Amino acid sequence: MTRNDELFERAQRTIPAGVNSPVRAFRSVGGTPRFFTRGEGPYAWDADGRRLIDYVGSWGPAIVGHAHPDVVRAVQDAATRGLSFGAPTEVEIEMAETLVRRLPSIELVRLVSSGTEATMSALRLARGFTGRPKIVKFEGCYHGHGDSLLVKAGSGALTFGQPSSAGVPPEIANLTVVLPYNDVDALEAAFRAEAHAIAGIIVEPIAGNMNLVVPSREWLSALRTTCDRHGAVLIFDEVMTGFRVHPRGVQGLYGITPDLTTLGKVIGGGMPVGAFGGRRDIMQKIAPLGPVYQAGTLSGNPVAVAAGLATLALTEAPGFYDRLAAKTRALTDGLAAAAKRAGVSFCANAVGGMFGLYFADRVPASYAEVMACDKERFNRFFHAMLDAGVYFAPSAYEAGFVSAAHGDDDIAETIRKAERAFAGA
Ligand code: KE4
Repeated sequence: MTRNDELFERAQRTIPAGVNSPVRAFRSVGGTPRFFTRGEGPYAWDADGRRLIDYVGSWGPAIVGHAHPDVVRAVQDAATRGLSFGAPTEVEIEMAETLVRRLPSIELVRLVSSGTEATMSALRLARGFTGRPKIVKFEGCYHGHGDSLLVKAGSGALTFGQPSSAGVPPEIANLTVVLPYNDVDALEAAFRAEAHAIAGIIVEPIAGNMNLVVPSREWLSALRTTCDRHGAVLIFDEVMTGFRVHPRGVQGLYGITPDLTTLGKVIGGGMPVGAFGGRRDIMQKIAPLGPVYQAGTLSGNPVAVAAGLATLALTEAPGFYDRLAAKTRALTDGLAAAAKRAGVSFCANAVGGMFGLYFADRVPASYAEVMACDKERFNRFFHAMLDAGVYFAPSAYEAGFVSAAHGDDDIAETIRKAERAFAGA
């Protein structure tokens, strides 16, 4: 039994399935999850000392690579002045000003400690602002584990075939209208039926929790015009895509302005930071300005915010996103070419620093098309690559992430190893 095996066995005695978040448990791909001991740049080392090229990067936050010296120094400096006060600090203003500057749709923003808190708060705010009870979400999208959102959700819920969680009372689930992604007719039919009851739409404007699925411009625009027509709130959940696919997120990439945006991951740089913000008239409904309550002991935590600010500063380097997108595209093009040489039905897609791998003949544009991909071949490929020292997301229903620290040699090594893995897939 290796040390990694021992840790997994020990962890299961006191932690459900040995993990603090389900997707880490390898239940979908099988085998034993790797316990990481340290990360540096594009690499992570497991408990058996094996170096892995890491394309999960903590599910998006590690956009500048693990343990970047600027980020570590910012955390160390902040920590020496105390970890948390439960009182406002200047660094929170700096974060809010940065988010407002980089995402023009945000006029007021509140910091929280996770993406789930951000989306839960945004939903409550949409309902409080409109006085309406229902929310529209899309099949395969994951917005954290808030009750209203665990209805036909993606990510770990989809991975384990439980897109709608136990423990969510029907009275709550019935207030969530679930529609197919990228389907304008279904959207228009839903609003024809009950626009008067719909507080808002929450959407992953580029989906990353049913693997990577890119919206049609027509459909994303229809979300905006439909909300305008019916006075519903349009929430872009950019927890994953914010500062990942473009300097100004999907809203910058497509030029479509949401009423509210939720953020997480990159804005914490690996530390617990989330945020929700947007139109001033909506955000002014949040306590203590307005009647919609929302709070958090560690919201805006100065040490976590310091990590996020240092990370965001690094993403403002000239050409940062062009280089990141080029590297990511080189990876996906290289993998697709290797699969073609091996005669394997495989394709890949990339947007900015985010990518999707699909064992299918064409890139999926909907939840149904993702579900038709060959999951078993993905699982075999996943393990062949893991054994070769390359760590992709342990699920066929997750997107992957490249960091600024991944070098051309890391991409080339990954493609070389994939050539062999495809041969055996
Ligand atoms: P957290 O509460 O996990 O910080 O954020 C929830 C969330 C909200 N919105 C989007 C678009 C998200 O992708 C997420 C979290 N993403 C998953 C990865 N697919 C987190 C990984 C996990 O659950 O362990």
